[in-house]
Amino acid sequence: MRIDILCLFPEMFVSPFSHSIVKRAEERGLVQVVAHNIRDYTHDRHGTADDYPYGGGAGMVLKPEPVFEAAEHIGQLTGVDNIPVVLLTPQGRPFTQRIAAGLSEYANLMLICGHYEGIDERVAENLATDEISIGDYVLTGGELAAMVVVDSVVRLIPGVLGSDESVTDDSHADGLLEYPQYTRPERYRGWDVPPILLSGNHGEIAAWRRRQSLLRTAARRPDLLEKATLTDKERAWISDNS
Ligand code: J9Q
Repeated sequence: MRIDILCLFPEMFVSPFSHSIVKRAEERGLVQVVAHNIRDYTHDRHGTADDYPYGGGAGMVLKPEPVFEAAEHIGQLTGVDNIPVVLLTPQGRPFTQRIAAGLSEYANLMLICGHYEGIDERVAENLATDEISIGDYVLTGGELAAMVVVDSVVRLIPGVLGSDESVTDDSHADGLLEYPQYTRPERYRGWDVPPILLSGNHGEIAAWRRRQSLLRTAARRPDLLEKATLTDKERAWISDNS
């Protein structure tokens, strides 16, 4: 997969992508991530990427021309069209594991990071195929949101994860929160690892973990519980225990 990122601060991607799983995926030839500077596609000598909002108001708006021209230039470089062009914006649909899985199926992906107070709506209307938000909080720009999307998509590409980092056991993979994990020492500052985990009884351990997942999902993320696939018995059990 090739991922092209259009942004105003491409340097922001250097360190994260040279330490994470993305680095390993690139080394294995499974993915190529290229961050482009939208400012390189401006025409005036000051490299003006933003301008005042029509209708007035505070802040600046990212101009459409350099964004369209960057996307078109990169599209020609990669020789592909009909690829997902994702605009990272607080107005987008909430990002989920399902969306990440969908994006991981493509050979190419383009991400557009807005900055300033916003981006000209014609980018959303006529260039982006999708608008995504990573959550309801204010960021300085779309770069951090793009990093989140890249990380979650890249780790779903076949061959990126090692065999002991399987995808299916992760939180959210089955719609429930993960059960609590422990490692050595068995007792730390008087706090003991749940004895069941030391019992060697794999059936009991699996059942305990399942119950823990159900209980903490009910307590912390009841919204997830509604969509998760549970047996009638499990739903009744949760009602009895919370
Ligand atoms: C571009 N806050 O926030 C949440 N997901 C994306 C964003 C975002 C932001 C500012 C600029 C994206």
